[in-house]
Amino acid sequence: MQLANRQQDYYLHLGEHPDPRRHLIVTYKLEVLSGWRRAVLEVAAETSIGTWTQLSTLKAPVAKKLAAKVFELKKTKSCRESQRRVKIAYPLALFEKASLPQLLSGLAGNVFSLKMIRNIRLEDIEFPNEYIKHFPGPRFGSRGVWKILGIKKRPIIGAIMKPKLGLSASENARLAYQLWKNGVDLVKDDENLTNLDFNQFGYRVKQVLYLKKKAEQELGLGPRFSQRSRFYKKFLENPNPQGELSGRHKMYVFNITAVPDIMMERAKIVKRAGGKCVLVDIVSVGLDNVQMLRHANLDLIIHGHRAGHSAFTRNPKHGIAMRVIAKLARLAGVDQLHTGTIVGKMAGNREEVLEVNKVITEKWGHLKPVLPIASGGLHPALVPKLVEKLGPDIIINFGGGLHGHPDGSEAGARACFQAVEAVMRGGKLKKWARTHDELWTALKRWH
Ligand code: CAP
Ligand code: MG
Repeated sequence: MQLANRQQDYYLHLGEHPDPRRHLIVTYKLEVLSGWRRAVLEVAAETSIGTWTQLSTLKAPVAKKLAAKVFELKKTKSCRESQRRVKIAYPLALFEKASLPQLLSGLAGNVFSLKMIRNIRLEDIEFPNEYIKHFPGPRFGSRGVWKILGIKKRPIIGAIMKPKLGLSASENARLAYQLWKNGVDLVKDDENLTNLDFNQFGYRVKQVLYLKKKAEQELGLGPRFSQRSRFYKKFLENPNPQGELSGRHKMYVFNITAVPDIMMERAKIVKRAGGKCVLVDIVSVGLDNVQMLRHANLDLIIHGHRAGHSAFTRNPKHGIAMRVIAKLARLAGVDQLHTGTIVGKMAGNREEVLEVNKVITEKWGHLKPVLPIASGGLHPALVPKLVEKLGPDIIINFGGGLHGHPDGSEAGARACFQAVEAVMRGGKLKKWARTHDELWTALKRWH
């Protein structure tokens, strides 16, 4: 079961410098059961044009043009004892334009099953402009989202519906209304809240958007309302408690995760009802369906939830790095993406989270930057550390750390707002809490 010598010539190019404008440069980390040379040849063959043996159907000119080229095989600082880093250049011609499924079938396909490889991790893909130019990327990107919400110079305060499942559509809408009124900018469905008997999608959309408008009007936000409006008097009696830190709009993120035709139908329901943002579980629905949603040009912000990503990303020796998933999500067109917190309940170390935030926000051809979402086990006491580590240009999502407030969700929302306010005004949380009761209680509960 060996590739013949002649075929090795196609794949092995150690020490060469392939042109990054004409190739995708892929980094894998490998652990093998026997010989490195054979293993990297198998990887290059299996991920590009070949298989385990010499082929009479593979003609030399084609092989020379299309074979993946292994140009580096090294033990680097980041490698464990038994690991090597391999870099392989893939000619552009191997890839269909704007097809993430085809890309994954090649670079993250059979190679994970090869017996001779103990572990293999797809660490990175560097794409030439020639490849990325076929993807529209995010419709709004981070700047678009900030602009729509009208928030300046502070993190966006997000709240997740909790319990994940169990609220009816009208309970859900009422809770969202209370959260908006108490400082939350963006309220979102949880990853498994879709269309359920006790909380039906269409009904939820209607109820939520009705109460969103009401909350905005009562807070004096959104389109200007007439002084004769029944909200005006209420507004004068009780001006927006979020003061100058208030955004201009509130947002609800509807989870449209479903089989593709139903997912698209739900996106259109949101659009027709005047919603602005939809959530998709990008791992569950697949990046191809994110692409489909983006191509439909519905003018909706796409919120990428990554539930399930750890099945690929968590084992540092095997699978696919989150950095790669994040790049692909940006190509597919998400506007905002869950990327980790460092300080919260989910796995993900500092280096990894910062790296992922970098790849989604840095300049990358024509693709707009994606807004990072920090989520998972967050509560007011963690806000200073979180902002120190990730910076203020993020969405901070609070779930349990808001609804678990001893005085309920409204108080929880105020505590989250107060924590962000304290950090943005450069104050110490504990000092701020002396004059902000909800924050005080939250800090007593979680520290
Ligand atoms: C957080 C959350 C989010 C995760 C996603 C949850 O709730 O709603 O889905 O944070 O993780 O269901 O766990 P809590 P990530 O705030 O109550 O923890 O952003 O790492 O993909
Ligand atoms: Mg969740």
